[in-house]
Amino acid sequence: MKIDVVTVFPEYLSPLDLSLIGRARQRGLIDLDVHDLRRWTHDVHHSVDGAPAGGGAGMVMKPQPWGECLDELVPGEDRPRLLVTSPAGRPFTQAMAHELAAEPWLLFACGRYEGIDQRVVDHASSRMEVTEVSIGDYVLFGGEVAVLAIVEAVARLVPGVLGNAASLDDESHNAGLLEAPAYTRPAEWRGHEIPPVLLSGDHGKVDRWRREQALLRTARARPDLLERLEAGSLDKRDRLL
Ligand code: 6GU
Repeated sequence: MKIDVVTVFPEYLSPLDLSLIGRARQRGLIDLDVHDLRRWTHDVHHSVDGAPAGGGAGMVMKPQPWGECLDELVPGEDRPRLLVTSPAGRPFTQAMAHELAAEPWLLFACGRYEGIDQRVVDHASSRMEVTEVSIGDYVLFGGEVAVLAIVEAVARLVPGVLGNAASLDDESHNAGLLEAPAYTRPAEWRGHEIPPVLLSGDHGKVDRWRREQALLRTARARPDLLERLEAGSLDKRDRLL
């Protein structure tokens, strides 16, 4: 998978050199390039922003550097999926992570200030699939941290990136429920015990317990997820709750 990230703060993306993402890049599974938007400015101050049309606070990113950047990074027939970060975007979810993991090429445009001139998105939409994306209902200074989160969520779904593909199976959000709590030895620590069922060796009982814990946790922390579960995904023993 090819990933390009365009930002005015390339150093902000340096964590992508580390850990599992860094290893996936070294192994050639992910070909990631970070570009400085200021490369496509022509004035001495390398300015990328201007006052908002219509007035108001903050600054808006100018269309010109973005336009020339996209022209240069997308010169031919091959088109990336363009992801424009914005608190006004579509909410990023595990389902979208799966969708993006199936794309051959992702291009992230990091919005800063009060966002990017909307004509950049409107123009790019005639040449490629564009998605404005948000990572949650709060406001960040810019999209760089959002891109770190999205790239990490997507990269671990790319075949070969994760050592143990089984851990992708029953993790949080896959079945629409949060994961059950996890424990490791010692069996007792500071007066707290590992729930005995987990040490019983009875895999049926362990699965049942995990299912109940997942339902309880979801009911407490994310009741909105329980409401969205399809009727068929609760079995009759789940009604105990
Ligand atoms: Cl993608 N960008 C900004 N600036 N703030 C956000 C966000 C993105 N997602 C949540 N808050």
